[in-house]
Amino acid sequence: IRIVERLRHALNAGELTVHFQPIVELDTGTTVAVEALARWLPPGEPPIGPDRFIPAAEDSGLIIALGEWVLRRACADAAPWHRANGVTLTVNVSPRQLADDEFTTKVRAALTDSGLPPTALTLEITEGILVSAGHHSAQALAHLQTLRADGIRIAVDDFGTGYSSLAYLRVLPIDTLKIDRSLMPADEHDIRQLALVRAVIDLARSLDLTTVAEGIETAVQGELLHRIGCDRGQGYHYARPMPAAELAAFTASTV
Ligand code: G
Ligand code: G
Ligand code: MN
Ligand code: NA
Repeated sequence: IRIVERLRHALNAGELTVHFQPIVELDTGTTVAVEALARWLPPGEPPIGPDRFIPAAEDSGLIIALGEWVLRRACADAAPWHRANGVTLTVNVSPRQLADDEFTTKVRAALTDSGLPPTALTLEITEGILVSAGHHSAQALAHLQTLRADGIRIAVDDFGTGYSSLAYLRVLPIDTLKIDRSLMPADEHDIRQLALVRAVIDLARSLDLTTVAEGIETAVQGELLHRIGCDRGQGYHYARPMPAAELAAFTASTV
């Protein structure tokens, strides 16, 4: 049967879960935020990756229900971590969700029901949001502006992979740039790539945006990014995405 039908069933059957990947402050190594990442664990089968089921969910519109479920689950998990040590939560949002009239209402309900304050939530959007939302792009922008007025933060995910990136920086109400891992220099000899990330970081700083480097896999990469002024890092060098129960122990050990 089609993956979408299986996914719809999986969502109702409780086969989906949310894992969390730490985001560390490069100055201190402290975990300051966690990114929620959807996982599908069909019983008795290998996990199905989000790179397979998220596109299917987007095409079918199921992403609206799935995204709401992830948001509610992640807020509920993160609320006690936030109370314990100030860790904030970041959640991926797809263009289809932002074209939904009820998006602002759903986000507010997830916060109220979990007790997570709006300032502890970041929504990760991709640069293409205004294009992909098509004739709903005014609606998408309105949701983002309303939620930001509530205190919610907005991050641009995968920065550096899209097109017209600079135009989006002008239009979108954003707080954070997440630099795509394809821009990560291999090491200190990777001069061109290093120049490129440095330019992105300088740009972000001049716009008062927080920078997060994605895909840090080695200590050398973490040090390089820190040296060129990047605020935060995320990647296998620090931690892989992990279940909620492990994350609680991880943050307790690194704060
Ligand atoms: O977790 P992993 O690196 O395998 O994720 C692969 C892709 O799936 C990433 O681009 C990530 O942003 C996306 N993804 C993971 N969870 C969610 C989710 O809950 N909602 C949306 N829209 N995308 C997600
Ligand atoms: O598109 P987005 O940035 O949301 O995707 C996050 C994805 O990146 C997750 O699926 C996560 O598993 C993956 N990821 C996180 N850290 C690393 C890393 O250090 N290296 C690689 N190759 N992938 C990573
Ligand atoms: Mn992301
Ligand atoms: Na990314």
